[in-house]
Amino acid sequence: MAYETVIAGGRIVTGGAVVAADIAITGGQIAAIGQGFDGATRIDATGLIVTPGGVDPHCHIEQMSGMGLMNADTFETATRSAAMGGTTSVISFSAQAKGQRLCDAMADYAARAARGAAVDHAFHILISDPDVPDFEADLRALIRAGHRSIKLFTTYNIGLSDDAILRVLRIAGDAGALTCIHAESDAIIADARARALAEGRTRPIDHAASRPRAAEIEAVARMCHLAELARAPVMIFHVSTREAVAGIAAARARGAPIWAETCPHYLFQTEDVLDRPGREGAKWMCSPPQRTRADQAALWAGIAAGHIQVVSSDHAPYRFDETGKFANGFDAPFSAIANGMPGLEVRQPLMFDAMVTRGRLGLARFAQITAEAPAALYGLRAKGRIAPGHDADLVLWDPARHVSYGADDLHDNVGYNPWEGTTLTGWPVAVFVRGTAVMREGDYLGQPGAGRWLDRAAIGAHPHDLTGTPP
Ligand code: DUC
Ligand code: ZN
Ligand code: ZN
Repeated sequence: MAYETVIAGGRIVTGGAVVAADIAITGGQIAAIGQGFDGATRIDATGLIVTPGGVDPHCHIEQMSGMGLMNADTFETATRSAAMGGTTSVISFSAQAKGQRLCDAMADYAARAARGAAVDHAFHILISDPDVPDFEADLRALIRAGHRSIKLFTTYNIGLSDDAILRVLRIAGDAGALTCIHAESDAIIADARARALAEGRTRPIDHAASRPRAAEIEAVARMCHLAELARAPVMIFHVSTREAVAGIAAARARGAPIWAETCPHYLFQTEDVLDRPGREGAKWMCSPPQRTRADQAALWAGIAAGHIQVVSSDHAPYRFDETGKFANGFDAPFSAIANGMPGLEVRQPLMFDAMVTRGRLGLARFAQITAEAPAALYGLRAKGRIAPGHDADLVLWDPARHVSYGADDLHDNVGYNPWEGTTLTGWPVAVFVRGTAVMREGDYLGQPGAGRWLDRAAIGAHPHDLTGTPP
């Protein structure tokens, strides 16, 4: 029997193991894994490593920020950037404006993504206003329609009160959705920010002191208790501190339905990136801020132990000019500078270099935390694994290639690379979405609109329904 495509001769990650095997593809799906297949197209992967396409479950695309600022990336530019870095599925946000019905927000985001996205995609239902008419009916209808995750904040001008969070958790748990939470205490941040500004500490580095680690530690613990009370699964977004990892581990040990992610900027950067001369530090401003080397060690230990299951990008693109970071003026205080940095394209190469090339936890765990676990946790049934019946979303890596990031070499619309000067070993040389090449040897081959919306499976409320561990 001849398959449409055979990727032959590579070392592949499958079933939690690394094996030498060929991959046969037909109809955009993996048909078989083994040896001796015939294919109409044969791709030689000798000397290469083949991993599942990256699943990035936390990226802000064509979205209005809490400050009322539009992201620099459209679905077209963000998914181009994702594909170039080996990410083949993204989950971004359907962001409800205050007063807007959830279903209207979703219709708007879905239409824009359908036109622009070159990789497969889904949305978190971002709730900023739970008091709109028909809120509960709309939320349940969206979840039933396959939008199986929700995003809430405990801070920013769209933060919800604890009683509103509890109300949403009860609906989500009952309806089969995972609730993702940006957990930082609004009160602690407001106090620290006011002190910094009153003392004239307004530079990007002062952003760090304005988001004390206590803000995360307190809110993460509180959200763990609410999840436990509601018996509703919760994903704690972008964990940055040692104490929050410990809080999550303790909650999981109690049986609380808690999962957690961190991001490359917390694993590889420390607070000092914010202290560059002039306003330069604004490039790295994000919330929570980068922390310390001790926190990095705790995050890695948390990943190793399974307390943190996912590494996402938190791609939040703003240009380093008056359309983005400096929309409120070049001399604006840190509190008026947009938070976030581009990450969609760099997440996979940074993690490959750390985990595979440098050997931190190894290739199988790399595939697990960047693809398999996010696919499993977010209900992306056909994604995240190299296995028959799964979509042929694949990345071919040259493990020996060295690349140094330049000042503006990403394929998003941001105009700077926060990883400029970082040298990596191991590089994606070909990327496939459902069997179709979207990148080869640095050439982008994707098509706006070719990405599909992903209908997702119900998310169970019991921890064992969401393993996030290898089979
Ligand atoms: N923090 C967020 O919470 N969202 C987007 C970017 C950021 O830094
Ligand atoms: Zn956040
Ligand atoms: Zn975010």
